[in-house]
Parts: sequence; C-alpha cells; structure tokens
Amino acid sequence: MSSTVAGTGQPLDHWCKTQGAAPAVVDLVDAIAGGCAEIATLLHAAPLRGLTGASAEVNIQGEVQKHLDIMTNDIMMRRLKPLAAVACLVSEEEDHVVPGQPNGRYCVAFDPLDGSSNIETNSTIGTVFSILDVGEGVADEAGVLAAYSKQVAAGYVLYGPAALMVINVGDDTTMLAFDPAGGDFEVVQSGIKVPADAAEFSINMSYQSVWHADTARYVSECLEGKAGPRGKSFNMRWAGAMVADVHRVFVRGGVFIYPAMNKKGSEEGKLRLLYEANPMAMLIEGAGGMAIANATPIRELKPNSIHQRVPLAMGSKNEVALLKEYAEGR
Ligand code: P6P
Repeated sequence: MSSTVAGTGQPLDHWCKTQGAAPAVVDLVDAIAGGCAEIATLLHAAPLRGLTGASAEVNIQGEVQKHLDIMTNDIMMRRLKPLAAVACLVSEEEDHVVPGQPNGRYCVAFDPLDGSSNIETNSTIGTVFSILDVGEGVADEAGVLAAYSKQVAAGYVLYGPAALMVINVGDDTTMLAFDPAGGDFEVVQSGIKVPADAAEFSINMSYQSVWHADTARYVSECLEGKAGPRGKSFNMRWAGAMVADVHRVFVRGGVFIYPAMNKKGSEEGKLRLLYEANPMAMLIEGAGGMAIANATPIRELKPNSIHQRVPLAMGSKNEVALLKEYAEGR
C-alpha cells in the first residue's frame, strides 16, 4: 500500500453500503463513528480540562482507570445503548455484559480508549470495536461468547495527527480519515493489502527475560540482521498502543507481537480477545495478513470469558508464519 493517501469523497455510510453491510450494521458503524468523532474532540481539549490523569477507579482488569477511559466509555455507551439493533454491549471498562434493547440483534464489543497510558504524553491512542451477530435479545456472556465467530464488522479509530478509521464490514479492509469540517469519515484508501514480507517488528523488548523460547528465537534472528539466518536488517518500533503499532502494519507491513510470557499474570499475554485481538484479526486477514494466538489463528479460538486475554502476533503473513512455526515447536 502506498504511504500517500487522499480523500476520495466517499463517506463512511456510503462505503459500508457498497460493501453489502446490513442496514442495521451500517447504523451501528455510523453511531460508532459519531462516538469516535466526539472522542477525538474530547482528546484535543483534555489537557486544558485537566483530564489527562488517573481517576480513583479500578476496572475489572485491575487497572487504574484514567478519567478519559471512563469518559470515552460513557460516550460509546450513550451513543450505542439506545439503538434498536443493539442487543448488548461489552466494554473493557465494564465488568459485565451491558444489556441493550430487547429486540436487538448485535453486540458491540469495544475498548473505548486503547493505549490510555499514552494520554499523559500526548501520544497516539485509539478506539477498537467489534460487531457480533449474537441473535435477537441475547444479552448474556454465554450468548456473546457463542457468537465469537459471527463477527460481521471490526475496526478502530486512531487518534493521531489525524483521526483515521480502519474498518472491515465483511470484505475489504479500508481506511477513512475524519474531516472535522464535514464531521464525517471519508474513504482515503480502500482495499488495503498488508505486504507479505516485512523488515520491521513490534514488541516490548523490556520483557525479553520472560519470553518463551519461540519468541526469543524470532526476535534474536531479526536482531542478527544480514549476518544472521534472516539475511536482512530489521527495524523495531513499540508505540505502547496496539492501535498505533497495528496501523503501522497496514501502512508499511511488519508484525505486532504481544506474546505469552513466563510472568505471573502474563501467561496469556495482555491483550483482550473479544475487543482487541478478534477485531484486529478481521482487519489484518481482510488485508491478506495473518493473525495468531501462539500457533492458532485468532478467528479459530473458543473464548471462555468476555475479558479473556490472549497472546498474539499479527501482520505480514510470511513473518507471522515463521512465528507460528516456532510456536508449534514450543
Ligand atoms: P506494555 C495498552 O495498555 C495496551 O493494552 C496495548 O494497546 C499496548 O499494545 C499494550 O497494552 C502495551 O503494553 O506492556 O508495553 O505497557
């Protein structure tokens, strides 16, 4: 994919319809986009309003909630919960499944503000969402988990210098940019393709001492560069926000890794299956990449809880295939 994009004039809802998305899904995507536009505006004013720090609250993950974690969750709940199509909602910031409307058919699972540790440094953060076809009136954990593979749409909005959305509603993975003047997202790059090969990896190197041997092998071979078995040099990036690191993969290829570790509490990595790994996997696979948890494709997993964590590697398929091969040997 070229790194230069430009507006095509095609608005989000029109693009969704060209992709064959059901009208109710188009409405949900539109509501999500409106929530993200509101979040983008809130983030720009946050330093002036003293909102970049931590609240007194702790979420079910045991993580201190930032003021913006709570406020962005409230925005998404307010925008989505009243919609007729919403059966229920799952949020990183909500302990349990939140019921929507009695005849709703879809569950929207989301992380309202991914990477919130980046807020205080004014670094890139984002909103990640997944839309599951759970069936009419389903609003319990078992019903949501049973519909894990019925993901009909997935996407994220990256709040960087620009607010960019990357979304898939069943076919293409496409990028849209938010136009503050028009108040809508506009297609800037459709049919994104992740290059099969890459020379850039993304992992938090500070955990090197607790990696499993397969992760350590992959990274050390990358670091050996031209003289090593890979025969080429690699660059490394770690943004501290999954949305930023995965977005880079869409722009120029690469692999994003948050592995299982020999560390209490990180045996299954850190990232959540339902509202981080599964939506990102749909986007990546829709762009010709690969997304795995240890050696299993993320789409083939059977979740056991709504806040379940999974190890993951996703991006350029030839790099992820090597990680898969090494993980099979674990
Ligand atoms: P670490 C943000 O908190 C997040 O959930 C992801 O967005 C990000 O990739 C990861 O955690 C960063 O984790 O261990 O490097 O702080």
